[in-house]
Amino acid sequence: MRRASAQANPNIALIKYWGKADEDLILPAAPSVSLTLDQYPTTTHIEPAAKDSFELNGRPASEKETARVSAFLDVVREWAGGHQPHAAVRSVNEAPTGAGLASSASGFAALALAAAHAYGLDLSPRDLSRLARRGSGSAARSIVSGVALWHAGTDADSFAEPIPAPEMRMVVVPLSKTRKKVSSREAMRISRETSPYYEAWVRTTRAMSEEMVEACAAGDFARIGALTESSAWRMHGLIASSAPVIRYLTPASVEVFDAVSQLREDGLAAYGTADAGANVVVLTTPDDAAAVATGLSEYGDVTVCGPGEGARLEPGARNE
Ligand code: 2P0
Repeated sequence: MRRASAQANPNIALIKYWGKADEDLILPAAPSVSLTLDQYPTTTHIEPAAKDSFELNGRPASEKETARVSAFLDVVREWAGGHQPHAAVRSVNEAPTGAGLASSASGFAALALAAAHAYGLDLSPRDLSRLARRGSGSAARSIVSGVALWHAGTDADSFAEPIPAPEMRMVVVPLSKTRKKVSSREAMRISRETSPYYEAWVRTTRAMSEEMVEACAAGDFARIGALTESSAWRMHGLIASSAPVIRYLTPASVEVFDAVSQLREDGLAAYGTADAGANVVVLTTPDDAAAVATGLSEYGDVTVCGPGEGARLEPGARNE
C-alpha cells in the first residue's frame, strides 16, 4: 500500500436521488442527473496505519463516521484482493459539513480515488464511480466532470457518466450551516417505508431522468430548469408525506423559491432546487448568472458556481 491524496467537488442534482433498491450495495431506485460544481472541494489523504482512523477538518471524526469510512475501506480492500493494511484517512471539506451541500458526495468521491490509488487499483472511470457509490450514493456522480447521469440497475451497471449538456451556472444561497437532524440516508429509508407516494416518486423520477437527458442533449434550458425545480419539489413533497414528517426547507427557503419565481417573471432564466437542508441552489445560464446572484443577494452570501471537474489526484501532492 502507498500514500495518496485526491480531491473531489460536490454535485447538485437536477433530478434527485431519493430511495434505494439495495441498501448494502447502494443501488438507487431510479436514475438521477447532476452538475458537479467547481467549488467547495474535499481534499483527502490516505496512508498505511496500524488501524483505520478518520480525521475530518483537523479533528478525529465521530465513531459513527469513522466506522463508515472503515466499512468503505473494507470494500476497497476486498476489490484489491483482501489482506490489505489498515489506513489513516484525513479529509478537509471546504463546504460546511452536513448542511445540504453534499459533503458526503465530495468526501466519498475523493476517498474512493485516493484509496483506489493507495491500494493499487487501476480503475476505469465507470468502476471508480461504482466504487464511490458504495461509500455514498451521490458520490458516484462527483467522480464525473460537469453534468452526470447516474444509472440505476445492478451493482455492475449502476455508475455515473458524463452526458452532453449546455453551459450552466448555479447560484448557491446559503441559509443554514447547522447539521441536519435526520440524515438523508435515514430520511430516504423512512420515505420508502412510509410514504404512500413512494412508488409514484420512483416511477416519475425514472421518466424525468430520461426527459432530462433529452433536454440536456437538445440544449433546452427552459425544459432543464422546469424539470429541475419540479424534481426538487416532488422530493420535498415525498419527504413531507412520510411518517414521521421530515422537513428540511425553512420559511427562508420558501421565500427564496418565491424570489426565484419572481426573477423568472422578470425574464431571467432561474430555477430553484434544494437538497436535504435549507439551502437553495438556483440553476441559471452563464448570461443571467450575475443578475440572478444580485437579485438573491439579500437572502444570503451567494456564490456563483460553474461546472467543475470530477475527482482527481491532488496536483502537487506526493502520489507515489
Ligand atoms: C441527491 N441527495 O440526488 C439527493 C437529493 C440529497 C437530496 O443524494 O445513503 O448522501 O449515502 O447513498 O448520497 C444525499 O444522499 O445518501 C443525496 P447515501 P447520499 O443529491
